[in-house]
Amino acid sequence: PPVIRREDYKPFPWLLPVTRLNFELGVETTRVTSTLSVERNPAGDASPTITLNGDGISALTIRIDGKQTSEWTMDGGNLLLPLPGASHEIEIVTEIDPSANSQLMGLYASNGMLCTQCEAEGFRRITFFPDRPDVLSTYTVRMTGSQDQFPVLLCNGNKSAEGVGENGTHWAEWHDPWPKPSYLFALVAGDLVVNRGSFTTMSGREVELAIYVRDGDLDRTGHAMASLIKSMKWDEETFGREYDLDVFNIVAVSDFNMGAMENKGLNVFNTKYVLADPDTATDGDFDGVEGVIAHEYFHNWSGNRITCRDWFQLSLKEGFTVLRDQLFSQDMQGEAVKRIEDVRILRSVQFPEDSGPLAHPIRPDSFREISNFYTSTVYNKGAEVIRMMRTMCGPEAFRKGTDLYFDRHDGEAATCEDFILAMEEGAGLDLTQFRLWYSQAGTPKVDIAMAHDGDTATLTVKQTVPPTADLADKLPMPIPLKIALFNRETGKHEGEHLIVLNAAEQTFEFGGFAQPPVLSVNRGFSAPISIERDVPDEDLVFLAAKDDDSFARYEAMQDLIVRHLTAASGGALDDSAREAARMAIAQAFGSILSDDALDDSMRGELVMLPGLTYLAEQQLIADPAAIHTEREGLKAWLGARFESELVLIHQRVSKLPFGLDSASRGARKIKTQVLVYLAAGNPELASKMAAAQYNAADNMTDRQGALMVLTGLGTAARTDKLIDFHRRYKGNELVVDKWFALQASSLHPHAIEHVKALAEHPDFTMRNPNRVRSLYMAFAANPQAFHAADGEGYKIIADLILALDPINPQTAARFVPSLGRWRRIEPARAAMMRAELERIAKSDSLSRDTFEQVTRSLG
Ligand code: HT7
Ligand code: ZN
Repeated sequence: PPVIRREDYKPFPWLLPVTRLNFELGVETTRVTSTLSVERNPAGDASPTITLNGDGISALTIRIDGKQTSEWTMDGGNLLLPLPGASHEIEIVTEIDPSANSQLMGLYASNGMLCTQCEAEGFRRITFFPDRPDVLSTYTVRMTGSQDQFPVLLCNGNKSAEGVGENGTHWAEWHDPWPKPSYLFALVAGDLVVNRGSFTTMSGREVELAIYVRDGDLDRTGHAMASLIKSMKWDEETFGREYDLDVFNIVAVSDFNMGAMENKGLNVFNTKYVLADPDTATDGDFDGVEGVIAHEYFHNWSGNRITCRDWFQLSLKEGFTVLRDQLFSQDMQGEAVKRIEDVRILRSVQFPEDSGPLAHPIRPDSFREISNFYTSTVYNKGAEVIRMMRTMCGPEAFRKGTDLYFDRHDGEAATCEDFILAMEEGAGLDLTQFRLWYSQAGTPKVDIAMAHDGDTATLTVKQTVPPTADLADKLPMPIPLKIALFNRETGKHEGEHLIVLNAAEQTFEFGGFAQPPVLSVNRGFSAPISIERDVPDEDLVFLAAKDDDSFARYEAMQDLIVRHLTAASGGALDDSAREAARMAIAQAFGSILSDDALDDSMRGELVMLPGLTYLAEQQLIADPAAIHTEREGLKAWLGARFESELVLIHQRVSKLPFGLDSASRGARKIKTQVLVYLAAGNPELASKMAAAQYNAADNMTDRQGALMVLTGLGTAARTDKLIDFHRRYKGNELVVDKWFALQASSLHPHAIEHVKALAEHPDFTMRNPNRVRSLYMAFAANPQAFHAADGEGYKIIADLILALDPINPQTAARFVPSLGRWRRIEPARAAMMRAELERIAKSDSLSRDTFEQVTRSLG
């Protein structure tokens, strides 16, 4: 497959002001007639042909200006038509089989309904079209189909007409007044029920809201509807963005490659991000629904009204929209915990990506398959980069910058550079050097040393941006660091400072400190970097107990533990050094458990151990087994040492009745954290308490938490409760996904055998991405099972990739990165991981998606 490069961008030589589509719908055969009005683009070259993208389709008939023609050729899947004049009308008829579409791109069938997924390049699987984001067109779509099979017919925009046809058919016509690229096209036809709501916009327009789901799911749509209304209000208040159609429709689909899709006026969602009630969804699931509903809704402006010129600009819409959804969720749920959760995702997914063979800048320079670039780097690091702009200029100036961006580029296909320019002008920032964040991959490392002399504290700060496969030598980047200097006697500081690093090495002086202060740095995680600092454990214990910045407090606790586990798993500690380090951690841990001023949600975050991927990331070459053993050892030691305190907390919070308020949610979070520690320290006691928590549970958070702990233990209650859980939720796909995931991610020593058996379970299917992910993503993220010393875990994932690739290449390719980290793993395991990648590479029928990821991982 060819490499596509950002620098090769050329405007499309034709404009398509109007597109008409006619769908004669059937699950096995759908006939599509497209009528395209085309005009020469003055900004494009004067090519005598038009190239229309196609993928796996063929034209039944083609007419130009009403006359049937056979003067066309194919170039791979693309259709080349000679067009002599300045404007023409092209009519093309194609036929497709949605039931055979297992890739879930284009038009496909899911449980008898028809739906589409067009981003990034799915529209070309429906009809021939310039399937690129910079070709905007106004769509009018007519759908005809069986009234019984497809009572609901939905498309983008507003419904303009409908009627009844012959032989039990009916039809509907939809018109979307907003010009859009083909990736935002959507169509849904099926037998669905609906939850209706409404919203009055800031200028007083009534918008009809509707969430369509399968019969039986309606009573789990209330949270999604409430989240949508909150998102619409918040975007008006925070970014001045008003909705622009008379209807906003959401459809939930159980077969979906990603989380959701922001098609204009017709968002299509994975059921996982729509359906929630306390009996079947955890607090985390509720937050996921709220966040994804907001994300897709916010795309209406950051993505739809202003779209991307080409796919290299993906972060323009995704990074910005992730930041917008993060700020929204911070406002809904509280800033402190949300920030910690977002940073945890960044560090466990994006940091490893940035230091591995698949590292790429947030604005990549080349790709073979764009689906492989819907990455944590483009999304999450992209959001962090824009967040840094906001930190440097402040929220008011940031709003001026975004206002200018929205005003200036409304209706356009824009670039990241357009966004940067609007920020410079609107927010008053000089982003000359900052642009490097868009072109340099790799997580910057910042080294901080503090010296104290007289009454002055001097910080010496050095930064390096590590080499990545695409670029060896990097330039220093602007790094905004929020810091505070604590007086160790009073436990207070005199205010926060924002320093912006912009050179490889700099010093900063702060006066007025008779004693060396305690440094709190990267407060609020003001920059997506990793920090090395040589501070004594006692300073970290101090900050873990006293820092008034919640993130920095969490970070001090994490640092304390990371430092210890990194040293211990690297074999650097004898017994007495291990004991000393554990005692420092215990001091901080104890102060967190007993701090009455802390809410339980924050307490739950502060006591959470860093994950294995993040720990492995701290070492050049990691031994997953050694890290796992040390991590479990520390957990058991803390669990045993604090057993009585933990039991008391569990008893206290168990008295709180169920609610969706933050105290009640915090109670549930700490409750399961307590069980996690006790399971390591006193498994029998934990098993009893977890079984009791499971039995008493009146909500999924408590029930799943208890079952998670039991699944890792070898007690009788494990089997008992797993059987009960499956029986209780039989037929509920999303909860059965949890049942698979819990077993695949469990600490149980026989997790590998369990996964093999689950792959044969009648509920398992390779055709449903949620089910595949629930078994195999959970397994690939289970350090001890995936990294089993005999390489069996690697073989399972390689076998999966080979089996899934012909069915659903996009989902298959997403498993490659787990094997791709071989260079950072100890030699014996690294050789086995590499061998599995080579085995995959030998297949001569790999998809473009998997081929690209495997070759980059081996390269
Ligand atoms: N913009 C959406 C991306 C997406 C997608 C991409 C490739 C293949 C399938 C897909 N489904 C959705 C999701 C979003 O970021 O909002
Ligand atoms: Zn998005």
